[in-house]
Amino acid sequence: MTTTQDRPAVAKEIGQERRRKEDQRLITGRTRWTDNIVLPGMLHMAMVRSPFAHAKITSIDKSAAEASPNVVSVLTGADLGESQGVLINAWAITTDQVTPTHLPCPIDKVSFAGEIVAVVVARTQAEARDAAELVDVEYEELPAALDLKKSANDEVLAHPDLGTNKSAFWKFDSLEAGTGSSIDEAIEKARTDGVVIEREYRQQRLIPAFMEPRSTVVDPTGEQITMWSATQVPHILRFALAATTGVSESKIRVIAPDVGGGFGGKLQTTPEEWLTFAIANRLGKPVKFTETRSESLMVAHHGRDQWQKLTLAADKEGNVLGLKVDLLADLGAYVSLVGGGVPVLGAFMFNAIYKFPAYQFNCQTVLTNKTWTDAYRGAGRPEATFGIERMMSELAAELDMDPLELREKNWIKHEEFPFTTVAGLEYDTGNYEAATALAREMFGYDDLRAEQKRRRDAGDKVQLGIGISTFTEMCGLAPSRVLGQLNYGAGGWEHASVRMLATGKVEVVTGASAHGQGHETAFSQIVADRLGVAFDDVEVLHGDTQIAHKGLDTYGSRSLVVGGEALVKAADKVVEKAKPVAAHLLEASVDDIEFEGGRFTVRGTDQGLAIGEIAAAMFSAHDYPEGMEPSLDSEATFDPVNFNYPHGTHLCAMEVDTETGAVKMRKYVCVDDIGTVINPLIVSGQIHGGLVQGIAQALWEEAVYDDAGTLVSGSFVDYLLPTAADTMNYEIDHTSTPSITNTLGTKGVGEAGTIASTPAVVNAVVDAVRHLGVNDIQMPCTPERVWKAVNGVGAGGEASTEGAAAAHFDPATGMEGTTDRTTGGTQA
Ligand code: MCN
Repeated sequence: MTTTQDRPAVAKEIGQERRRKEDQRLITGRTRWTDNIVLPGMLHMAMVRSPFAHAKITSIDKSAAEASPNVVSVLTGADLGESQGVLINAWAITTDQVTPTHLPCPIDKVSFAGEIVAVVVARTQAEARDAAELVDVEYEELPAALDLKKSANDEVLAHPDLGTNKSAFWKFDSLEAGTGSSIDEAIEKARTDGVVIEREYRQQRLIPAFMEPRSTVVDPTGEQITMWSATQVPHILRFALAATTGVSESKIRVIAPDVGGGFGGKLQTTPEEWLTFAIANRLGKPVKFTETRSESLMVAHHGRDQWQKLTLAADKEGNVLGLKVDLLADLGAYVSLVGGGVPVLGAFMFNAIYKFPAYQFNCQTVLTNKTWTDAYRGAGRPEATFGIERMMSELAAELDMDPLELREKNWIKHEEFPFTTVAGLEYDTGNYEAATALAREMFGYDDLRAEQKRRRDAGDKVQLGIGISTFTEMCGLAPSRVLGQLNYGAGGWEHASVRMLATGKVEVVTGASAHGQGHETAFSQIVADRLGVAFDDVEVLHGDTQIAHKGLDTYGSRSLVVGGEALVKAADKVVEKAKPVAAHLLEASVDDIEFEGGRFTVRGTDQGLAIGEIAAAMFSAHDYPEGMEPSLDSEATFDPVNFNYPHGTHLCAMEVDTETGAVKMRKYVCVDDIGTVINPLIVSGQIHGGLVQGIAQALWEEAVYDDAGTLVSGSFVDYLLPTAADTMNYEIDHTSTPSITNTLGTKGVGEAGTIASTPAVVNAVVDAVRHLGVNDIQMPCTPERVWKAVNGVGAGGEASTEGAAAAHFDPATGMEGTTDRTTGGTQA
């Protein structure tokens, strides 16, 4: 794997399989998680939560709880009043978005099961939790909006005062945007002389299920108010606290200590954080809140939860003419921090790696009486990738073409980059041919197809299916200018500083906030190469707004491509500052100074000084060029000009028992192109972890509510998070077309595995039983659903019970209608 990007002449660290610096302390427990923090006089909070999805609070009797041992205070929404602040939505996707007011602790009405109705503060956590049981709340139950399609239809209102559940309608049309032609004409043309495939897919609700439950400590006793929180976004959290409580940002310090995973689930500003902040300030004492695992599953935001109606038009040769996407997205009870924007991120990805001419995306976001939804690994892009990759396989089946060949016919060829897509993005680099060729070879594609045929011909009980996903994604979540055009509330830049210490060691500060991604290691490798210092001499600091003053945190696979590049720029400034000092000390002209491998030398001589020696000289400041300040320290803020576009080819072989519906993964191969790889070990970990999460959506995980709006998959007994025993050794490799949006040539990897794998697995399961008349199985593909599909009971999911996916919706009106199936497409 080679790259052609601007790299330091001696790249010793980039590309090395360095073990992660942070692992020793993480895996031995010698670290500080938020819940380990103990402060003198600290009090503990427990939440009283609504058992009802939608109800009026008619009375709250706090007396028994207040009389309970060591209880300091019991507070309701009415007691807290305005002091509790309000939670913000940072991404109103339309100017007329309907956004319910979100109080951390509502006063007279609850809008989802698990919503906080009172807070108990006691001297210990156990006493707070015991007393919370004694708070007597009377409710008057209201009808709850639970079903997404019915809620889109306003059958039951989640917030009756708003008069509608429809939050925002967001549309993209290639004809109107000037990026392509008319979707209606494309569909019309295909109806008369081609094929039109129509499908409805359910993106089930998922729970991020990070390892460390959320926890917050607030200490209001110092000069500043300090909040420790298990969050992905300390900077955004500080800004939102300041903006909604009126306390100046400079008076608030937010620290994200080591954080045990987030997967998007900690990209949130939460009622629990707001209440800890308000109550600590009210009582003038440090206060801690740590959620239980059950609370975490029930109320930490959920992900996905969409209905997709897709219409794909193609000619008879398999050239795709256009795609129409009608989407309903369940927001839950409130519009969360960026939840409304999650489906909008998908809007740019439904066209994936293909170059069809017409595209339309219609999305209705809908309020319901369920836990709010927001980013979950991939956020909008897995949903889109699932939709298009399932449709491409359906089209191949309809035309009796090999699904890889069909994809190749439609994808952007490597010589066509940079390529402006029908969704208006400019893909900078990529080579789908190379990734696919390698994956195909590693997978043994032809042999597995031959085996599949043998099994089909023999009518084997266990059939073999091959699933494909040739995905791309936009990651980095910048440029700021584009985010502004999408009405996103913040920018997308990242900040870094590089400080040369007097001893020659290097202190690096990044605005990214790792919570499992290994930034301390990878960023040390980048800086070590850039400055020519030892890997162990670089220390990376992050996750504390007092240390990293500026930053936009970690999500959207942005930390390396945006934050890493900010580091490169700051490190390069250090070198530029050190050059005249070296010239001065070596009594040479600046023009004659060369820098390589950490040494400044006078061209053509062996005279030189190490960068550490120059740092020491600048620390003593006895002798340095006139007019300069005695410091090499530098900082940089980087705002890229484009997103970056990792891609890959994922191939999956699944065995399906046609008698029991049981599925078993036989082989999984993926070849990802993420440009320059900084640390292959970290990247493997990211891809393996990402794959498991995507495969889990395909096969196991689903947040299920009962008819009353209670989460019934509220523990790991019911929410089937895979364990190591459920996984296998995925075979991974890389090709590399370096990105040209950053000097290192990197593309993000944190979400790639999750985005790519779900459709690869479902395509494989469907492919195994397609000859039995199956063209869809709703996720997760449980044995029951597979069995039902094989036995002709539809897709085995919700749609089938409503009439084999025939009922559909029009996001523009939220009305259900009847699918026009007068096309060449296969029937559900
Ligand atoms: N990397 C690399 N070479 C590349 C790309 C990345 O060496 N070409 C390294 C990076 O230096 C970094 C890691 O891989 O150490 C991930 O980088 P990146 O793709 O920039 O993603 P972020 O660091 O921004 O992390 C966010 C991403 C997201 S959006 C989710 S969700 C997710 C994920 O990372 N959540 C995670 N990975 C996770 N991993 C863990 N352990 N826990 C989570 O909660």
